[in-house]
Amino acid sequence: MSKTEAPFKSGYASLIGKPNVGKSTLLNRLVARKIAAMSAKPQTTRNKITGVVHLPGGQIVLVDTPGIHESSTKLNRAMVKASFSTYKDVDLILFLIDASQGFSEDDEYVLQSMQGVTTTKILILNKIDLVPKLDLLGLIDKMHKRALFEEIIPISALKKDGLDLLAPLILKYLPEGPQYFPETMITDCPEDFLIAEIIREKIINQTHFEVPYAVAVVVEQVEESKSDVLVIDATVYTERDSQKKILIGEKGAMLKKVGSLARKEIEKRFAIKVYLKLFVKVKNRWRDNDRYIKEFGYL
Ligand SMILES: Nc1nc2c(ncn2[C@@H]2O[C@H](COP(=O)(O)OP(=O)(O)OP(=O)(O)O)[C@@H](O)[C@H]2O)c(=O)[nH]1
Ligand SMILES: [Mg+2]
Repeated sequence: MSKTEAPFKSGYASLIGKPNVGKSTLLNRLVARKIAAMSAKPQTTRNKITGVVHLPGGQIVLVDTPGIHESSTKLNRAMVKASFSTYKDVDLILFLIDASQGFSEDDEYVLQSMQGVTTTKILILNKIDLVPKLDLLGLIDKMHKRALFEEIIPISALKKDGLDLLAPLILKYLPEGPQYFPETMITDCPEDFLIAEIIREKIINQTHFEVPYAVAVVVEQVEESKSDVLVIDATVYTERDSQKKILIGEKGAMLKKVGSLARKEIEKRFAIKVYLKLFVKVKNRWRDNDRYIKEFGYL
């Protein structure tokens, strides 16, 4: 008698949560490649970002989303809208919280936004490396009582704790389906976008106060030269002249540092030598201007 093979499973799972809970870190960990920008500052992710996890019996298409928060600028509203837009399009919602903060008011706000959404939900308690065991058990118990989630999974994305169990568990909740992406493909984000995000991540991590939030990066041109060097022109937009000065730094030191960090990562990501040219421009209050929000790729 021939053994029947288990059917191939595949589907979309979105990473949802308030800002800074580790959604992008988890995406990068599960895909085992760096795709999404990560930082210790909230509101890092601004777009939906796809990451494909290839498993022996199936394929998980993860969708990283911007952290959901009560939004102030038009940009923030567009970001949150992008997260909401996944609710009904995906097969599974992975609801992330920062276990070291318990289930906070901001998490409740995210949960409220899902009212009436019948998509299956799994609760992921991230950052358990920061939580004493007893507190964690208490949190799991409290969340079980809410009876809103199909599963509750404690992990540490940063320390890669619990991830071996998480991937097959996600697959369990996905339907039978086709291989959406070839095995060589880990994202469908365009190259320009990935490059812009690497540059923006370096800026977020090197600057402070309002600067990380006021920055947008647009890759203007990517060209491979005859000598196998990728020549990249990118513009960094800020909202004010004072922010532009900070970004350029004393004798150009900040721009040089950001450029050098970004160049090294782009070289690693695309396995090619890179010549990166950064320009800084000011677009007054672009975060409240529909035209610029669209132009910079957030609408
Ligand atoms: N200690 C600890 N830190 C973590 C863990 N996972 C993520 N972090 C940190 O949490 C911070 C936020 O991580 P991100 O992955 O950027 O969070 P995010 O949810 O994508 O944030 P937004 O894009 O702003 O919504 C970073 O400093 C990460 O290193 C974890 O398991 N343990
Ligand atoms: Mg993120």
